[in-house]
Amino acid sequence: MDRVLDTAEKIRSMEIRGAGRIATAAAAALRDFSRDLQVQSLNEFDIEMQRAADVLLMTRPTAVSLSNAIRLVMKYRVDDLESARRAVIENADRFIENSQKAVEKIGQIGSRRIRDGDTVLTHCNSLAAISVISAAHKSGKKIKVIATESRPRFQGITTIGMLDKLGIETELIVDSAARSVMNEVDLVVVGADVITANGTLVNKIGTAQIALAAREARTSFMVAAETYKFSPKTILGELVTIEERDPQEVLPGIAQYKHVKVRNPAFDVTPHQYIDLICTEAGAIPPEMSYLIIKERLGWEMEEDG
Ligand code: RI2
Repeated sequence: MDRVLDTAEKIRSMEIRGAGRIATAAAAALRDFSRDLQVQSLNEFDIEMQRAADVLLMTRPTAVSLSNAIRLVMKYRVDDLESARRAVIENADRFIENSQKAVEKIGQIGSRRIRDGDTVLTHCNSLAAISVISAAHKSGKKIKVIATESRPRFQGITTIGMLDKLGIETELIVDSAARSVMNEVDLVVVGADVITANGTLVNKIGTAQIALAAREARTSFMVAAETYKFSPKTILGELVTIEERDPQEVLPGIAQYKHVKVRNPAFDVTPHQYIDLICTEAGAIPPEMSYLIIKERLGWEMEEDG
């Protein structure tokens, strides 16, 4: 269990972060846990695996990639212990491999929307969004990126580091400068933590303001998201929980103010009307088609509710 607890702590503290990365880290932790699990019966295996899955599930409440990954890894319907172990290992390896392929494919598809000479704005640090930008750059298009800082955790600094390594011309702005630069931007590309059945996007705090600014400036707004970022339970009307993190992340000295409370929601909600396109490994779709992704790609059945 140590490895599972260690991964869970790294996800909680955001040492491992990004919706895709936490999903693959959880899959790998379950795989390794199942491999080393010393039990005598399938029943004991089921109980221990579920315990580990629950520990991982509780780490970050918003990103549906985590629960989708865990659900896929835990899908083993077999009659004996060793087959169960094998199935978990295969499921996890398949999920991790598919996740990497999906990010690449999203890059190929999404980069077609970027033209030579375009300026692209991105927010936070999304591997899927960076895959789109990097594929456009690698195909020879001359592009410029504007990256937001993404307070309070400054994931934008990770983004500019990655873009710099790729040799892409990049400008860093404070989050509140998004509207000021929007008239220079041809396309906004962001990642996703959750996409609901009606195409609503839940992503890093600040995304909704950027989408609003993009709409007002008539700038295209694209979401880059693997299909496991879509939330099956939203078909049943379930609302997405928005994670509120420690106020210390925003203002370490908050304790000195007696009447002030710092709010630190990690994500916000962008309505589907503000989104031009969601680029997935299954193709670039309008947000209104999200329901079909859930039904056809995630293979999620109503009876799995619970
Ligand atoms: P990829 C991140 O969440 C950001 O909100 C980002 O847009 C999203 O995950 C998707 O990232 P956080 O973990 O999966 O920084 O595309 O809170 O890498």
